Amino acid sequence: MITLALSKGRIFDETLPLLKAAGIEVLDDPEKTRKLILATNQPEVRVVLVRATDVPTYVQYGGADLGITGLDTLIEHGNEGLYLPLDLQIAKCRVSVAVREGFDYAAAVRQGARLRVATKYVAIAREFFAAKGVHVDLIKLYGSMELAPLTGLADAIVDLVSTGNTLKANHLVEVERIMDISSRLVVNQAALKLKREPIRRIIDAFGQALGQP
Ligand code: PRT
Ligand code: MG
Repeated sequence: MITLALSKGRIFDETLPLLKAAGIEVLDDPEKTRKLILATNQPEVRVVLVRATDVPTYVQYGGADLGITGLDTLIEHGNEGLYLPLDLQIAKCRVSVAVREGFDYAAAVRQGARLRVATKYVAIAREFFAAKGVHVDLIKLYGSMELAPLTGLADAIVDLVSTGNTLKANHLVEVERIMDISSRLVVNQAALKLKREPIRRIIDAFGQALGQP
């Protein structure tokens, strides 16, 4: 049995065409079923639905053989025990710094005062501001980062931006772009050895669908 860990929503939706290219069709709609283990048209392949942030954990400890996860999540989790064969070019966005409209970010950074930054992406934010030599107090949040500068919880946020509509709707502006994000195929290294053939077949089919040799 090959187990693939996916999160519901954009990653699941954007993974379907790749699965199809590998001849795999998921038999249930995750938005309609309450099942967490979904069968596919291939009796030896199943999909498990987990929280986006839990995908690397499932694959690392062998709860799943493969998974698909954003680079953002992967960096925060670390890639120990994981083989990363493909950038799938799906669920694209960027990690950026944003502040309230009218907040003088350049001056705040120049003055060298400590900047209060709220984020779910503590590792990415810490590394980014350390490289710039900016002192920050990081405040860990698990969601709705956009609210932090509006309520005085923080001066800035580090969050994912795709269209920019969420920032705009909350009167926030993007002041720095930290990195581009897309989703990666992650594979359990032990599973790759034990189930080499079927896992290779999936990696190769995904690679071909992406136009990679
Ligand atoms: O929801 P849950 O807490 O379970 O986890 P999650 O929010 O991490 O999952 P999900 O499915 O929302 O995101 C999974 C992955 O999709 C992320 O890890 C990213 O790699 C990728 N991705 C791509 C995005 C976006 N685009 C995105 N726009 N993830 C989140 N967003 C959010 C962003 O956080 C912000 O709130 O959408 C909002 C901004 O969107 P725009 O279009 O208004 O700029
Ligand atoms: Mg979400």
